[in-house]
Amino acid sequence: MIDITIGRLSEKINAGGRLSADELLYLYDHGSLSLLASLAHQRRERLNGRKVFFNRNFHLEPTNICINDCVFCSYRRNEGEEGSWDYSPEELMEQCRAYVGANITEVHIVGGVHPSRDVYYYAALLQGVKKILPHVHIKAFTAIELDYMIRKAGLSLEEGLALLRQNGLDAVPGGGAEILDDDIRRQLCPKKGPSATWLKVHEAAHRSGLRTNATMLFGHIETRRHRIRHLLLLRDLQDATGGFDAFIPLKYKSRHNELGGIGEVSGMEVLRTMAISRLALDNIPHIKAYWPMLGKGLMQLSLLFGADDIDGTINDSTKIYSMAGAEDTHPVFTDAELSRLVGDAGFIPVERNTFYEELL
Ligand code: V47
Repeated sequence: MIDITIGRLSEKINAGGRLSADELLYLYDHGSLSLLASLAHQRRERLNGRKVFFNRNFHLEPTNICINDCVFCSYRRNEGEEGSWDYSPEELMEQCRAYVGANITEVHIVGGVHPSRDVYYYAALLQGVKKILPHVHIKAFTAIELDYMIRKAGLSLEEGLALLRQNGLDAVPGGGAEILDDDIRRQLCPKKGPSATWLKVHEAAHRSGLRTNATMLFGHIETRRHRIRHLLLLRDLQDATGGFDAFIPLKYKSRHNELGGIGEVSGMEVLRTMAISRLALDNIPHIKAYWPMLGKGLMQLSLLFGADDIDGTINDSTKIYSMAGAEDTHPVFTDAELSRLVGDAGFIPVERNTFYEELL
């Protein structure tokens, strides 16, 4: 029998206390939306004031050919299948050249796990990107891509990460985490490997000096308890290494994928999850409301539920969410729109670089 009340939890949070799994679940299930907003907002104000961080970025998605076969994915294709793409290094360099002089500070590179590409191939790609855009930070490759490309070359994780760093890798994005529970992973993404693989890659990245992000794909077959366990695994790793900059809760989008029949969770569940994430992850500085997935309206509301980062200007360069049914089929943020949406929600937009250094 656990002795938890909303009043006691609120006091604990106000005093800066850390919540247990049972306390977080109780708040998730029984806290009103307005209480969650208020508690998460207090935490975010303590950490980030009224700032909302964004960056000027674009995505490079080399291929959607992927050895994994995740039931939630609308993006992956087999080699030669209709709708597949596989850009040559020269085509990717051409895409980078379009951003020379465009004031971009970050390129986010992710794609499918291509069966025949190893870490040497991607190291050469990073080198090419840095030659064209020397001042741009490269945030690249999910833990799942890294694990495969490094093993394919017969290197240890440490050797592979060091090679990528030497060739221009600056940070690692948070994708591929899905839900860190092996039973759920077996049903959702059976070929992606256990939770331990994702955690091991991020731990090695942190120990090698790379900053990383973490995601959680929620709103499919998992329960709220699974989400809490996922958050606490991240909190534990962050206690050990301090290497995570941001956490990104990704709402499952149901169009054009095998899992689609189950539909999607409501905007209210997204906001509740945003707030619980802010409260659970007391040691991760930023919670990102990723607008290409949420849509701009729900992104704005998320700012009232603990989120302090909205990712970037994107410039219509990512397809993962539009292929899964996101409302912005050509995601772009102009300066004026960004300032208006953040300002209307009562916050101050602050341009940052990949490492959350503020740019004037
Ligand atoms: O790992 C795939 C998710 C992730 C669907 O680190 C889906 O700054 C919802 O990780 N519905 C890749 N989600 C994207 C990602 C990311 C995005 C933005 C910023 C950062 C960062 C990282 O997208 C995958 C998977 O969890 N995803 N399909 C879908 N149908």
